[in-house]
Amino acid sequence: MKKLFAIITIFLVIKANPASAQFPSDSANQIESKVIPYTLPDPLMMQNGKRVKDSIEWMKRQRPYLYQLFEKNVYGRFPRQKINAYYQIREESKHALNGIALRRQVRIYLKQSDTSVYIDVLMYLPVEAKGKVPVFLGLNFNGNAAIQNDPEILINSNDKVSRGASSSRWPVKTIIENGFGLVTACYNDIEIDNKDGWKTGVRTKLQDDLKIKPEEWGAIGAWAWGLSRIMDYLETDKNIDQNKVAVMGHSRLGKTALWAGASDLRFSLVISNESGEGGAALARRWFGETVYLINKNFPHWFVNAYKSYNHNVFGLPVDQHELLALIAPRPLYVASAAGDLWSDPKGEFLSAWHAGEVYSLFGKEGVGTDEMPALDHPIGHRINYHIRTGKHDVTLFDWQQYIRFAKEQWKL
Ligand code: GTR
Repeated sequence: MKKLFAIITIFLVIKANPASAQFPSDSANQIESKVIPYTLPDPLMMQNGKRVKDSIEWMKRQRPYLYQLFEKNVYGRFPRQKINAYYQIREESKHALNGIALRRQVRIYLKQSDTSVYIDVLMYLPVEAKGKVPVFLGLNFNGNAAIQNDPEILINSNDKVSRGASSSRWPVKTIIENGFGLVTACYNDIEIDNKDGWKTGVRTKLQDDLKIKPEEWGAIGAWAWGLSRIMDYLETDKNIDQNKVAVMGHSRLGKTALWAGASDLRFSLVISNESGEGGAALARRWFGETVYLINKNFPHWFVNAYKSYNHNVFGLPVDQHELLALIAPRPLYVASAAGDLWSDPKGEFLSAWHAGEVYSLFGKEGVGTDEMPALDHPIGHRINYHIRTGKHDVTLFDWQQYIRFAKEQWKL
């Protein structure tokens, strides 16, 4: 009986995806002509077989439905339980970066009874600003001290101490000169990025407070949840315009920024820098990293259910254009690099293009065309996209686009 059921199920899956033989998920195809035809799930198709008719129906019915599909199948449950966080200003100076910036360093304690659970936040704000400032918020990989060669940046035990080593990815001066602030913290404070990281990170230490078991979510979920806790702090900071917080991330932290943006509507602009598989890139497009490869190499990033699609990507009830659609109608920037085929630039672009259908429910145009733009030529409306020359990285060019886009969208 069970067997018969399995056979019927397989038959139905194949029937639902007529064009698709599953692709060889253990290899990362990099030849465009080899991409196997695929059919994407329609973000506007509701469970009852009717299509979403307007933005109200989207927000009330379809968006929550798709969101929980991502929770269940990809990132795990996003805990909504309130915690009693408290904040300690550890350092502040109005003379940072040769006098152009106010630097503030805040420790967010996440648990009353355990002072080892915290996120160290570093912020630089334009010192001359009149009133509250818009900010970019992004997690960093190597510790706050790595983002800028500034001897006053405090170091904690999670940091790999190499002052200024990642400064090319964080052009703080340019950000400040354009009237924005930068807020950052190291993702290791939330959970260390390896398969055992959950044992010492928030997924274990806060499991009772958050009422969630460690295996109910993944590291990306935990990092995204951490971004929301930084947002909680920003809402209390008198210098921050809480309606203008752009969440930004690169690569695995780009995936994280997208999930944070989908999970927390307070992020009013979302930026994915080369987020690739499990981020902006379409899973069904066999190009670059695959669901199987990402789960094999990073088993701790996603929820276990995601692994059941390792060799059955066409069976995933969602695809990543629907994650981007969860950001609608907020401004979204998706960026790729030509030298980063592993992230599948075209898959990232097409995903942004398809998300546009949901933006149009709100009367907003997305990227505006289904043709990929030329190198280093940003395009789009409410969704912007570029593919720049160069490798997998964050560059000044990327930041210049994010700054321009935020200014346009926020009318600054
Ligand atoms: C790669 C991984 C990508 C991307 C990248 C990164 O090894 O396969 O999905 O996340 O790491 O975060 O730098």
